[in-house]
Amino acid sequence: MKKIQGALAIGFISLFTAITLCPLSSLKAQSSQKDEKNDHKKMEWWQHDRFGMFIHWGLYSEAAGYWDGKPVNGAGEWLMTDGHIPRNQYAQLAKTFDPVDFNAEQWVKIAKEAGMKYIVITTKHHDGFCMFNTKATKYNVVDGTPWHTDPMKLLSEACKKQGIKFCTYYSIMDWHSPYQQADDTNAEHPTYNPTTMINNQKYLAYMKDQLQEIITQYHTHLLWFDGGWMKGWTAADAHEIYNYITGLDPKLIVNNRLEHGVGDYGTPEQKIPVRGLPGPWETCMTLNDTWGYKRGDDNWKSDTTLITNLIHCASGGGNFLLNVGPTGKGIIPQPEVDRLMAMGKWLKVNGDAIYGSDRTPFNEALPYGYATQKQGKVFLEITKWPSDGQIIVPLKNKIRRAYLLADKRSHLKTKSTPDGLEVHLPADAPDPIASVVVLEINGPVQPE
Ligand code: FHN
Repeated sequence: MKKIQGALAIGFISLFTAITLCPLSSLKAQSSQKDEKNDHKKMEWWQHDRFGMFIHWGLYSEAAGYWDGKPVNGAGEWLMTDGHIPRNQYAQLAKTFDPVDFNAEQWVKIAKEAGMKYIVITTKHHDGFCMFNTKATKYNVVDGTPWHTDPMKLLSEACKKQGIKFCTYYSIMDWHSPYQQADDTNAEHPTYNPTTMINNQKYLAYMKDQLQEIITQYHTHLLWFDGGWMKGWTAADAHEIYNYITGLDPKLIVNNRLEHGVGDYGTPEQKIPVRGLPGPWETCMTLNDTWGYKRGDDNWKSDTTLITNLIHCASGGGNFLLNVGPTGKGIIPQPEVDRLMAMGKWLKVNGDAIYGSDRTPFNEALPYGYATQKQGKVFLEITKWPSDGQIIVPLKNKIRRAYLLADKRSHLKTKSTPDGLEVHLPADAPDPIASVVVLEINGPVQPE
C-alpha cells in the first residue's frame, strides 16, 4: 500500500502544482484567443453536470485482489505490480474473463438514478489489458477472452439512449507494453511501477491508433489520462497526443494527466481542495479503499460523507467523480449501489443547488455548511442544522424570497443585521444530511 501511496503522492504533487498554478488557458497545449473561447464553450456541459461515475473494470476485477489464493496488498487494479506477477502469468486471467452478468443498460441506469450525468470508464488501465475492440493488439477483451464482447460499444450505446455522457479513461503507463520496461525486470518477481519508456515513437504510434479507435468507435466526450508519472514520458509526447486527439474531435475534453501542464482541467484525487481551485477541476474518489474490485474491502464511506463531498466540490466550483468497481462477473456491488441510490434520492430534491451552479460567492467558510449560486439565487446547503433556529449569512443583498428547496412553498423570515443576513429556520431539518435554503435576490451577489 505504501508503494501505491508513494506513486499516488508523486502523481498528485505534480498534478496539484499544475492545477493550482495554471488556469485553464495555460493548461492547454496550444492557445489563441479564438481557442480559449471555444475551450470555455466545450467545457460547459461538463461544468454544468458536476457529478459523474468513474468505473474501474478489467482483468484485475476477476482476480479481486487475490493471487495464487492469497490476498495481495494494495488497490485491486494494482495487482499485477503489487503481486509481482510476470506478464505472461497475469495475461492468463484473460482466458477465464467471462462477465456473464454484465448489463450495460443496468450500469447506466444505476448512474442515472444516482443523479450522475457522465460515466468515465477504464478502456486500458496500467496492466495494459484493453477493455475495448482494438486492432492495435490482440490483448483485448474481444479477441482475448471467451466473452468476445465489446463492453465499450454496449455502454456507449446505453449512455446515448439514457442521456448520459460516455467518457473514457486511458493509462499512459502500460505494464504489458513491449515499448515500456518494468522498474525491476526480475523474471520471477517483477515490479512494474514506474515503467520506463524505451521506445517513445512506437508507443506513441500505438497510443494514437488506440485513441483514434476510442474516439471514432465510441464517440467519447472526454479522455481521462493517467499514469503519466512513468519515466521517459515527455512534454513533447504530451503535446503531440493532446493536439492529435483534439484534432480528431475539437470538442473533446482532456484531463490534465498527460502531465507537463497539458490538459483542460485539474484532477485532485481522494481529496477535495478546501476552498476549491481557480480553474475547472474534478475530485475523483473511491467509495471504499480501492478503485478496481477487491473482495473484502468493506471500508465504505457513509451517505453523509458522500453527499457532503458532492456539495463541497460544487461549492468550490468543482465536479465529483465517484468510483465503482464492478466484479469480474460484471456486477456493481450492492453496497455501492445502495450509496449511489441515497445520493440520487438527495439530488432529486436538492439537485437545483448542484447542477449548473457556480462556486460559493462568499470569501469565508460558513459554520453551518456550504454555499453555491446561480443568477439571482444563493443556495445554502446546511449540513449542521442550528439548534437556535437561525443562521447568519454574510450577504448584503435585499432578499426577494427565502425558502427551503425541499418545500418551494415555504417562506423563511429574514432580517438584515449589522452581522449579516439573519435567516430563521424551522426547528427540524427537512433532510438529516443536508437541507438547502434558497435566497432569491436582485442583481449580483454582494457578499459582506
Ligand atoms: O494508479 C491509478 C489508480 O489505480 C486509479 O486509476 C486512480 C484514479 O484516479 N489513478 C491512479 C493514481 O493516480
